Amino acid sequence: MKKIIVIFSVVCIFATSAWAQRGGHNRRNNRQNIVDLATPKPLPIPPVLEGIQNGNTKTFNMEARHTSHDFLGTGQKTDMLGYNGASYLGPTMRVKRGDRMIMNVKNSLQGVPTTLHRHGAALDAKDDGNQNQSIPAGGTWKSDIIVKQEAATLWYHPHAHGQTAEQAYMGLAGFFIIDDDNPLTKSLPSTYGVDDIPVVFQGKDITEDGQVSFRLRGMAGLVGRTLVVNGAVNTYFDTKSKLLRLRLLNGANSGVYTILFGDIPAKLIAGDLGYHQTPIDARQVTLASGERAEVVLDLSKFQGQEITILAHESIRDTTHELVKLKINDITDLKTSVPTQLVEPRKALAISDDAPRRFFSLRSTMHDFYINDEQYEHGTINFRVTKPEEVEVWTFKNTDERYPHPMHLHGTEFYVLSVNGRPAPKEIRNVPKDTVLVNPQDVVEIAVVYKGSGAFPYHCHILEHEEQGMMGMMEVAPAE
Ligand SMILES: [Cu+2]
Repeated sequence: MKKIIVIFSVVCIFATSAWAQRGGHNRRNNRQNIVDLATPKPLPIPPVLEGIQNGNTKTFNMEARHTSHDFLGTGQKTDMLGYNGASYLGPTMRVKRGDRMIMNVKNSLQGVPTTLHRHGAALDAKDDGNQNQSIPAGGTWKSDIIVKQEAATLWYHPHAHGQTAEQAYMGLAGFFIIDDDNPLTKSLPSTYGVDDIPVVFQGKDITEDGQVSFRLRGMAGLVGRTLVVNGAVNTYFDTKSKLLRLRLLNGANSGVYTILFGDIPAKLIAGDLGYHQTPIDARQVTLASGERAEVVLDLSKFQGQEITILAHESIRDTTHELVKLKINDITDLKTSVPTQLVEPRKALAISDDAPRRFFSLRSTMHDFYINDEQYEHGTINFRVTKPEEVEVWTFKNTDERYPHPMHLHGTEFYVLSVNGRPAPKEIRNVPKDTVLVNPQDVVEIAVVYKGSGAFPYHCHILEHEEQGMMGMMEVAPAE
């Protein structure tokens, strides 16, 4: 009986998705047998690290280490990296708006520098964990910030010069969740690991005997043939929740994934850096490398069923299983999705003579460029002298084939338009730090500076970043 339901759900999802009309029937052929080799296992949930609390100060001790990890659940381990003893990834760091957050990051990797960058965090450059805060092997780096931003699902990963792509691919990443006192969101599912689930998905090339190595092939970045979710392949999640909240993170080096909810009623509640003002009905959500979204699934009609959530990756045009939900014994946990999630944000004051910046994105046979320049360590590409002014940035992707998810450090931004039309509602009126710029597209954003110092802006396909698609801006202290 269960088998029939699974197949039925899958068929429904194919039939209702847009890409099904563009060769979606090849789906089964594209499925990788690595998934079939993997032992089904419960979705791993990264443990929460609350930090050592002293009043409003929380101290987090992080350590990057060499590890070995069993992706397939077959007992075959492969050399990887992890934080704080995890064999892959790191714990979920959790703080509240207003907290003072001290972080000590120890580099226990052999012979290579690392950093710890909190992706999406509003802070000064000295605390950014970018390539200018490099931690030598054996060294420790200290950061001390006040958490000033609203509730959001952020993440962390290394950002050391020439090391970012390999270290992230090999396992150095984790969630960084910020909470706040917003009363409007109190009724949302919020029991971590029970009805509020972090889900990081990453494409990986895994051999039949479970081995992973960092090897770049081609210009698309490391998309990977197998989807790893929270560090595992072929996962299921047992749930009794009527409403299930997923904090979705595309933590892949490369790849644009559309998560397909099929016939499950889903509401999109948050983007990269905060809640949408009102929930948005969603059949799917598309996330490029570095992007996050939060959704709440209504499982009330699926009692006793097993439903597979699929993820379609568009660069390689392949479909993967994200996770199987096994829904049993639904108990009403008194959660609900409010009709309003956040007070209307103050309209951005974009003056007619707002500073405007233009960035062309292109590639050649081997390299990637922003405004015909490649990243050079130590170079500042432009200076922001009036950070109190909202700026309008335009990205134009002149590539025919490669998408470029553009990420800005030390800022938040709002997507104004895509190809001259208002931004789609899924990414409109919500603070973001990463935006997908598809081939030939023009994307306009309104940038709000959140810290001072030298910050990178770059493509979050980590191989593109390391092949030159990054620049540096020096932001003056706010007056
Ligand atoms: Cu790119």
